[in-house]
Amino acid sequence: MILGMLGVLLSGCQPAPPKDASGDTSVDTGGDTAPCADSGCDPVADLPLVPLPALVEVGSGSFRLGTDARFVVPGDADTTATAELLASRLRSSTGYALPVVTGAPSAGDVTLVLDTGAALPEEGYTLDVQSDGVTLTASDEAGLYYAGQTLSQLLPAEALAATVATGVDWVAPAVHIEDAPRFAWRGGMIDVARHFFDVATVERQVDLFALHKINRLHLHLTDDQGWRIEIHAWPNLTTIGGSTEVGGGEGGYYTQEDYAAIVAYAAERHVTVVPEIDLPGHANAAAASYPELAVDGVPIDLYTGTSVISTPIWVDGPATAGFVTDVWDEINAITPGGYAHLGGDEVIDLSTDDYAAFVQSVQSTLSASGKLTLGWDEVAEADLAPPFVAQYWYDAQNARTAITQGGRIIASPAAHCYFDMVYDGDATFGQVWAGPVDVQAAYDWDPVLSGMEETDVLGVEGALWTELVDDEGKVDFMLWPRMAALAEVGWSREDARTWDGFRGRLLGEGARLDALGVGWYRTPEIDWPAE
Ligand code: TNX
Repeated sequence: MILGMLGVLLSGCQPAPPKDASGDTSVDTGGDTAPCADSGCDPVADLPLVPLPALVEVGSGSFRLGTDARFVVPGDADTTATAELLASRLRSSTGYALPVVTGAPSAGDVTLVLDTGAALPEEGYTLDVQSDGVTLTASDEAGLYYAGQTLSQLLPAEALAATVATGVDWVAPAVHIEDAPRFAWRGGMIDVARHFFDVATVERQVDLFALHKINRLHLHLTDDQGWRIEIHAWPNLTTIGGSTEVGGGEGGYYTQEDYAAIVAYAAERHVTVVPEIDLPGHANAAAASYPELAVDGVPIDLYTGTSVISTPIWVDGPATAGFVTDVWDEINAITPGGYAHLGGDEVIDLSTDDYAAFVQSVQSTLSASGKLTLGWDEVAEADLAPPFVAQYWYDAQNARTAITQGGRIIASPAAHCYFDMVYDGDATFGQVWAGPVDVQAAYDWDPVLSGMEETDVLGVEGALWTELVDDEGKVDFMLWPRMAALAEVGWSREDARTWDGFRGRLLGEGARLDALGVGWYRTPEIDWPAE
């Protein structure tokens, strides 16, 4: 039923309902709402939802979260953990008790219905906000969780604050929402190799990802300037390779327990961690840790510069195959998600044949471990066995070749998705080679390139490379609000979203980011209210 309704287009612009209007105002967001965007006549545009849901019907009246509201989990489905996560955030901001209970709901409650028989798409949900209560319905836990994220965006922005906000009327407008993602893969990559970021910093971004229905955290764990994941069989990787970073700082690494903690934290929030071990290039830290991994066994030094040097590993050295197997065996053992990213980008000083042979051999190791292999778009130069995924960042021809080979792509074109690039306007911090990438550039593009089918594209991913990004404040600044734009590209229907509509909703997004304490960039592309 949900998707059936998606086909209904609004024929024209509906007037905004007066505050006490009776009767529903229904907007399938697939309609062209642009004429309303600046005139205040589009009721959906007034809802600060990011990403934009597939269908929104604005009802009459509103729901007020009261001091005695409860989060109710009826029946035998155990959605208590999801209810607890959603309730606990609102406890912090409202100061209300908001207990999670089983049984029948009463007026004023928030009810979570997990209906595995419901004909709802994966991660999809319906959300009904009425004056006498709120009902979230989904056929999987992720959908319920996302319904909760949408609910939190309908409440005042202060609902996301970590401490009690006083004097706030906790009201959400009455709506009926039916929603499901466009793409299965909505990712964010953080390069923890050029500069190391600790567990808490990464988990804080996971919370922000989840709020925007981003469901993959790609960790770029190794590069020339650092190796950041403990491998018991090869301890020098972290004691030597993890001992520094760009600029010569102290670097750092995740113990396997640290990594497992990130994986578990992310999984609770329906974010799957995707580990990347970047080989055969970008391997200076590994080669500096073990001379037997350096080309011809000749020892090399650690590297702490900003430029991409992409030192290759000794692809046919006697220790290398065992090294690759050990590394992935240990990582796979602590990675419940079904993905492994082998890197494969920017390889220099290696013949095409040697490159292809190496990538093919790593892929077959990973496939044998039951993992779906990902690689940067250059992997299309090798002869890979489907299924595999090429991450398109640079060369669209590589992306097309990957599809011809039976693979799929994740779209991360640098001109739209590289959030290490400078924004524009008065922001001068960042890389420039593919930029500037302002918020409109992050928003205004379609991941399905000409000649591709929708099904060729698994999804989208924003990438934060960190040669220049050396603290959490810069992580916030570079990711937000560009990551919110990317989230909508990945989740919302292409025919539904418009830059003008998004610009309007970004006002609410900015208020939320403030409430969350995020040091985001107030891009001049939006007329923000005075601070
Ligand atoms: C290209 S994208 C790289 C990274 C750099 C980035 C800087 C890719 C697969 N390789 O090694 O950090 O540019 O913008």
